[in-house]
Amino acid sequence: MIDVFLLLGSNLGNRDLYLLQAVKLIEDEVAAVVEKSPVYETQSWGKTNLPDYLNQVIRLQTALSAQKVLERILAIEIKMGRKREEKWGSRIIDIDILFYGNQVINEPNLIVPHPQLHNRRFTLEPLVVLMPQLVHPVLNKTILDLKNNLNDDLVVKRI
Ligand code: PH2
Ligand code: MG
Ligand code: MG
Repeated sequence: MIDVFLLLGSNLGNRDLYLLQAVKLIEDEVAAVVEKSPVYETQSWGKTNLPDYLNQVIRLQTALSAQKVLERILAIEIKMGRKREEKWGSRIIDIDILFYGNQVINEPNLIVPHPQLHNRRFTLEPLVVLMPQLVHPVLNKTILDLKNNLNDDLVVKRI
């Protein structure tokens, strides 16, 4: 079984409900959710004038390939009603693969570890609660080190 970390995000509508629905659908259609971080309210990164997000990191254990996990989480986004829109635009739900075990994946439709995770407080704060000593297999630094060296001053608060 492989440990997979997913980031959930929502900044439109009933954000809490969308996170709960996403976790439920992931349980039903992807794999057992073995751990969940607290939920954080976070300022929008990239396009800073958009509404605040709720973000959460979850850990799954699965025998599915990374491509299968991706296929299923994209299907869940669509099932929940997400419309494909502009880069970094608002969305009711976003589900991203952060880590797939310690594997490094560079495929046209999938890059793992997530290429921006080390630059984003909204990702590292929930992740550090679950796995401070996890080593990023490309940067060779722990999540705790990455968090302590962040250059991201956007507000991230546990709710
Ligand atoms: N996702 C993005 C862009 N910006 N900002 C926050 N706070 N949380 C997100 O999940 C997020 C973002 C692209 O997916
Ligand atoms: Mg994303
Ligand atoms: Mg995404």
